[in-house]
Amino acid sequence: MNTMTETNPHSHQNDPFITALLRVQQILASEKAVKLKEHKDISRLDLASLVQKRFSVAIVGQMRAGKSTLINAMIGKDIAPTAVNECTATINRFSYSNKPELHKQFRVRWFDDSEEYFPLSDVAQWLGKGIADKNPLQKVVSHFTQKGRTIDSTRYLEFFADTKFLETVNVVDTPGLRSTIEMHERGVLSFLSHEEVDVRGNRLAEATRTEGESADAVVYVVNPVARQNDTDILELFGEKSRLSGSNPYNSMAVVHMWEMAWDDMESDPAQFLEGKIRRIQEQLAGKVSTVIAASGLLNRCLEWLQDEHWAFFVQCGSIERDEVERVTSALVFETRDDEEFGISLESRKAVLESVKSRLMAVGMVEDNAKSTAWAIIRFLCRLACVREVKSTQELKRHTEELSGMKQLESLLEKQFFARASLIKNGTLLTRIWEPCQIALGQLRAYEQERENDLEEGKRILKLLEEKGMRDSGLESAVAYVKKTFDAVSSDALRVKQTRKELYSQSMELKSQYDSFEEDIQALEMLDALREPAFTKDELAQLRCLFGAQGLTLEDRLRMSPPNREAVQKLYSLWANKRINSYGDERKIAVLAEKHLADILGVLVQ
Ligand SMILES: Nc1nc2c(ncn2[C@@H]2O[C@H](COP(=O)(O)OP(=O)(O)OP(=O)(O)O)[C@@H](O)[C@H]2O)c(=O)[nH]1
Ligand SMILES: [Mg+2]
Repeated sequence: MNTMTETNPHSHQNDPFITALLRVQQILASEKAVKLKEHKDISRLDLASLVQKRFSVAIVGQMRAGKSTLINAMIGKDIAPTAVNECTATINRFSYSNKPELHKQFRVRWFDDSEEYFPLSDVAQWLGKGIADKNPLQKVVSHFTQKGRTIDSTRYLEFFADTKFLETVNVVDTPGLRSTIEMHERGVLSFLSHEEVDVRGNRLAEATRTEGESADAVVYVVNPVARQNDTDILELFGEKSRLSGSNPYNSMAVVHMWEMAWDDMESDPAQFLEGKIRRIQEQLAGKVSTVIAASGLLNRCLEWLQDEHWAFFVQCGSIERDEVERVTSALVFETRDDEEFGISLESRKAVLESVKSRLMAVGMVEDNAKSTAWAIIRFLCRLACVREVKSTQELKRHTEELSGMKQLESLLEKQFFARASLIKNGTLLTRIWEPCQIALGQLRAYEQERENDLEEGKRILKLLEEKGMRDSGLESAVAYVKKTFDAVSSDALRVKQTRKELYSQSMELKSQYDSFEEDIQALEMLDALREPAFTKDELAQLRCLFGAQGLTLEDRLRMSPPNREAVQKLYSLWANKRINSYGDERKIAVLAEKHLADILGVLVQ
């Protein structure tokens, strides 16, 4: 399968666990004295590619929540089709490839597992109503094109690009949930029986759920007003997350498209967001691990918009707030000729037209471009005004920060992928552990046999040498036995060294694995604490210590470089907490103390 998708070359460098694992595999596969029933399986067990497999993120949410736009911002390229109306109708995967010919095509994987390539321009045939609305018949037509092979016989679509984000992550775009029901109600596809629509609706929801369950992280896209549906959809993932139990270990919510909801120019957008996030956090408590705000649209603006557009918005940095508020209300902006307002009607109309055509140039259809252009202009004018922006650069900086994409990427990396690699390492170890133990037994037995051979050889040699002194005809026999003896002896030595190495590598694996296990166990206990006796800061500190934000010492301690004195202090703090706490809190404190003791041990060296 996936011969086209390349593996991630960066993921296991400098990882002692992976280095040890690959060495163990090499020994098991190449040592002659090891005869495993699984021998073939071991060498075939492609650990290296398992290790290098990219992380995967599934993006889910209600229809038109801006999922595809967010994905384009993450990837840094406009490849996921977006539209004002319901758009994504299939599971779409985005993978890394540096083959330019693949960037102009997409691959369809059909339900029968065969695959076919199409030029990007054909993608409209796989889209939902957004495009079909223009011509309701198109859906009907596409339904029957390619001998009936279209959306309904599609397992998923695959798109390729070579941007930085895709180097480490595969992204999966899912159709907006509930969308087919609405489609059905509106009767757009009335030629299909209700039953069929329902079957398809269920199948999509099911496909989306499967993606969510097999992904390393699920990004749930919510709009600023989270609705009941949002919590419903999250239930789908709550039951079966990557780890046991019902905690939402691998999901986070992104409050998206919030800029349109920021109406009150008395407050800064950051302040507005803080309140929004807090409220949504309460609503989604226990269902996702983190809530942050992001705007794919603002992020893409940094690439889409041209200098003249930014310069236009910056003008609002020196205009009175109520003026800007009044003129950036719909209708007024491109209609009222307001002498007092610092920016003429002409140039306002011109900028709207220019942003719109820019959006069309990057692939938006006309009505989408118009409404999106307006949303962008309204927000950026207002932002420039409330933050009294003086320069284009300054405005771009604010825009980038408010787009939240950096925060999203670093959270994914630190919080989810770090944990995903813990789990992955565990899986890898279980695959190799038993064969490794069997091999150690065989090596020990082999060594023993060679030792017996050597004993026997010594005895014979002694005998021969005694006889040989009297009978020169035995000289060649003595030489032969000596040679054999040396060969057996060096074979024994080699096997002994191999066994020692295999043993120490397997111990290294085991001890690292045990500490992963402890980390995961500790994180699970932390997530399950009902009324923690620890403060918020302490909880955050513990999560880091147990690897939730990354596996390096710096990540665990939130110090760079780690400072022995500070670690010593932490150690005393948790040793003390252990004495004064009970139940799970005590177990957690024990693990924290142990971790810190280990770290102190490392820092001494
Ligand atoms: N104001 C604003 N509009 C956005 C943002 N993101 C997307 N949009 C607009 O919202 C509409 C839907 O965006 P999509 O990215 O296609 O949404 P989706 O969730 O993929 O939609 P489906 O695939 O149909 O479920 C488009 O008109 C986008 O231009 C955002 O951050 N802010
Ligand atoms: Mg979409």
